[in-house]
Amino acid sequence: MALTQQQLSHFNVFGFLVFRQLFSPEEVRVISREVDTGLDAFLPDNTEHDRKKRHGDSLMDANTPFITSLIDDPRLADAAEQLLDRPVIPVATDANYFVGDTGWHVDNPSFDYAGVRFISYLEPLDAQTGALRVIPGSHREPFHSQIQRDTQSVFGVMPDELPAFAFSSQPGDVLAFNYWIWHAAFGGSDHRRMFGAVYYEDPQVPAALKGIQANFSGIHHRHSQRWYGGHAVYPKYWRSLDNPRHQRWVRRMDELGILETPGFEGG
Ligand SMILES: O=C(O)CCC(=O)C(=O)O
Repeated sequence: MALTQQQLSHFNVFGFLVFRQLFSPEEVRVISREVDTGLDAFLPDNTEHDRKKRHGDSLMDANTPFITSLIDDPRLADAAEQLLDRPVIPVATDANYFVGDTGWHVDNPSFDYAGVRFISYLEPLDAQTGALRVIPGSHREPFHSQIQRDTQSVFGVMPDELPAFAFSSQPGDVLAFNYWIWHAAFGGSDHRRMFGAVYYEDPQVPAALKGIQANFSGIHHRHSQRWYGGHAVYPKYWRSLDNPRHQRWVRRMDELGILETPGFEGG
């Protein structure tokens, strides 16, 4: 899938790009089903999401085959390479049940390496009901560092009054955003479901490698202890997906030392 020059310019200048109806209604049905199956499997036996706190995890095993396959889908993987304008490595396909508001934050505050995240909500949302808001252009310095979480004391406005683009969406719509952009969500329900996919640049310089290794070390540590019992971030099923690019990625991640979860070596 070749992105247009206008799409690339939009992403470069504003730090995000909207893809309307990237997923078909049938794909949305499958994603929706797998998000529930996948996330509920990480809850204690026979319990439901408590709707009090966020519940999320990576979904990359046989339990969620379609979601797992999306990391290799050219609609995301090719787009990631074009948006970052360099080779990428996969980080995760994941899902979340969000609860209420999510304050302003950045997913990766390190400027040592670039990343792009694709998200898609499974229910229709608008600015008042939990749509993701991004601050256009806040992926770049000096603007990036001028944004502050404490919007009231710094800018004299409530968090939900900060100037932003709200990703009003229908199921099937996808937002791609630069990993350095400031984002938040307000007014959402206590069970907002989101699918996501993340890619980082394939590190070519020592600072990027160091930053990515540190980040992955955190990811592996969290998953090894996560929720109830822990699990490998990249299970055997994920490692064996029959796709040439995927297999190149597995070898590359092993070479970079970011494939194995301590305690769950081999997946
Ligand atoms: O939907 C939300 O509440 C926020 C999502 C978000 O900020 C994130 O996943 O980083």
